[in-house]
Amino acid sequence: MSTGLFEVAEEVPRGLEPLGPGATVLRGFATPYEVALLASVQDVTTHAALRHMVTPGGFRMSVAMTNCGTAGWITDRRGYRYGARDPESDAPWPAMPPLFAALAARAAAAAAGFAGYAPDSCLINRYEPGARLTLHQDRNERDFAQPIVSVSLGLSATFLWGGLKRAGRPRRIPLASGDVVVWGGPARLVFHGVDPLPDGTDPLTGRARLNLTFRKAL
Ligand code: MD3
Ligand code: FE
Repeated sequence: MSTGLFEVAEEVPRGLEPLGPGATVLRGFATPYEVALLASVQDVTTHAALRHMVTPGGFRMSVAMTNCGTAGWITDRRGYRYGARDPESDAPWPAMPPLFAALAARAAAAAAGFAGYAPDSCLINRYEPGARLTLHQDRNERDFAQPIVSVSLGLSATFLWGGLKRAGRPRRIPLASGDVVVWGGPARLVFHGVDPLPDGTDPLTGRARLNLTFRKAL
């Protein structure tokens, strides 16, 4: 059945792009759901506000963050960790919207090898122009056999993909709104980051980029 010109099911994702062992970009995989995803992000941030967390070294992160799901990633002077509650409100993190979990599971399955992916955590990152993530590994999760799925919305960013050691020049990969990346297996512990966000305006998000990062943390 067609509902007209803007039928979402008629939008065609642009396919799988292997980046290297364990890493796959699904260009435009989330494009049909962008508006619904943004509405869910806004709902989550009403209950758990975006905030600039502080690293154990005392630096304020330029990226604003919040979480949904049964576990949320946090950093403060005491360290990096997952917790069941928002330290700002002491309330449990908002539940993961069903669309989030379904999209992450479909992406993990489409990238091959990760059927049955059931993330318990979604970190929401909000970048304004100039915000960046320096090279790091994600190693606060319990089981590195579980992949990480990321969904980009809004302004495009340059993703930095390094190796298993911090040294060396990272590859630079543009990530646009609707792009989804699945990182598993040998790619799970690579150093990665995001270049400072260039200025711009996106019709969906305004002067910002949002990234949803799904993890099986516990
Ligand atoms: C590769 N976020 O939240 S998403 C992070 O665009 C993070 O906001 C970036 O790095 C962002 O920790 C990158 C892509 C990503 C996420 C986790 C990974 C790539 C990864 C973990 C291992 C390897
Ligand atoms: Fe990361």
